[in-house]
Amino acid sequence: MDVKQQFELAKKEYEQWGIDVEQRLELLKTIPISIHCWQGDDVSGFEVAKSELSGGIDVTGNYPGKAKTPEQLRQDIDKALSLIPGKHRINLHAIYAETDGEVVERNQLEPKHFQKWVEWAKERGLGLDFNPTLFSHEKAADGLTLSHPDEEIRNYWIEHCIASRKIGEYFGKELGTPCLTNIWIPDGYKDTPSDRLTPRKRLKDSLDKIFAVDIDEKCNIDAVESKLFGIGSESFVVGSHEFYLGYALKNNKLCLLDTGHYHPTEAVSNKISAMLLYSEKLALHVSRPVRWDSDHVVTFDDELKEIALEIVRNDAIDDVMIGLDFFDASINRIAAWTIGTRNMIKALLYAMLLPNEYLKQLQEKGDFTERLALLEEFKSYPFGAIWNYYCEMMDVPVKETWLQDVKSYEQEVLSKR
Ligand code: RNT
Ligand code: ZN
Repeated sequence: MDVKQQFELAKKEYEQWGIDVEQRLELLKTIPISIHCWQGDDVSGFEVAKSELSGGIDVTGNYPGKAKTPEQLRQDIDKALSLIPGKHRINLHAIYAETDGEVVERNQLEPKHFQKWVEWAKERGLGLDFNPTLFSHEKAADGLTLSHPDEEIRNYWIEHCIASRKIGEYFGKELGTPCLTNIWIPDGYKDTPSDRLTPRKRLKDSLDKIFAVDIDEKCNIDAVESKLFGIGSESFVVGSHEFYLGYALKNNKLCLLDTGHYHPTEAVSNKISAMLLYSEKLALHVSRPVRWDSDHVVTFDDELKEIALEIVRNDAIDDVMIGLDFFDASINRIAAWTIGTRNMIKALLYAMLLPNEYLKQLQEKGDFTERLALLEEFKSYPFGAIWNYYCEMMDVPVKETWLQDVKSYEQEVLSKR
């Protein structure tokens, strides 16, 4: 039986539950995933005066073939995109600027330093998202940036964030789709602080200054990303969840929830419905924390499905901006992108193929037996046949055949770097 025939059979099973499979596939096509460029080069970037990765995040592994130039990185992203169904977005960091060999301070970055990325995105009909880079820099060496006690250092980073918002605005204007510009800072302390309030007051003040600059909201959307701890900020992080939740609600900014930035038993899936009652939109960095915020490649696990379910069954597809954030240098980096992104899309499809309205009614009626029974039985419904058909229909490799493409690319391109 070919992919189409298997699909037809599977479709019938879902149709018995009133699930319009074709319509769900059409909907799936419209959901963009913001794919992070930094999986391709281990968060190195292309600055002329390059600094070691810092900020309490770490990439482990030394798999050969990492992208060393913007051209190589774009070529690798193109390869990954050819294996991922749908139209997506690419998420850049300020360290991916192209400055023609000239040292440009981060607070001096301009839209022109991203022109090549914009041209590339335009040709492919991709949206771009952006992040100021407040790590891997001598002015972030002591682990403090926007909350730094030294005003000069704070100002440098404030200027960098303003410059970044302008770059985001440029992306949005050029590409006709708003850019999400997300601020994440590493600020915190290794050991128990004697004052939590003063650094937080300074961060609040810095953010106020950054957002005081008028930027066209149709082109750029601001987000802030919280964190629980990092390497070197184990005891205290200035920009905690409550800090940014309060800031975002009060100042009409988006909260960005990274799935690795909470306590191990705390789930982002559980936060979505709560936050969307008070905020029109929110953003995600879908990652996989293995024991800590390790940024492993996203797998098709229970929490990923639960996140997708919360987005789909609450009609929040337009309100949750889905981005990815993982970096694994121990495996082929294009495979990492492909696996993680395909899984995110797969999870959305999985969520769309559940009788969500009926399951809600069961809960309202208090029929928890049928609720559990159905949620479990649907796990072995012929979901794979629908997914395979979606890949075929979107003209990307079906099942594991994409791996062959990655292997040839590794031989022909990556191994020669
Ligand atoms: C760090 C944050 C942040 C970074 C990227 C590179 O813990 O998750 O989003 O991973 O900006
Ligand atoms: Zn993140």
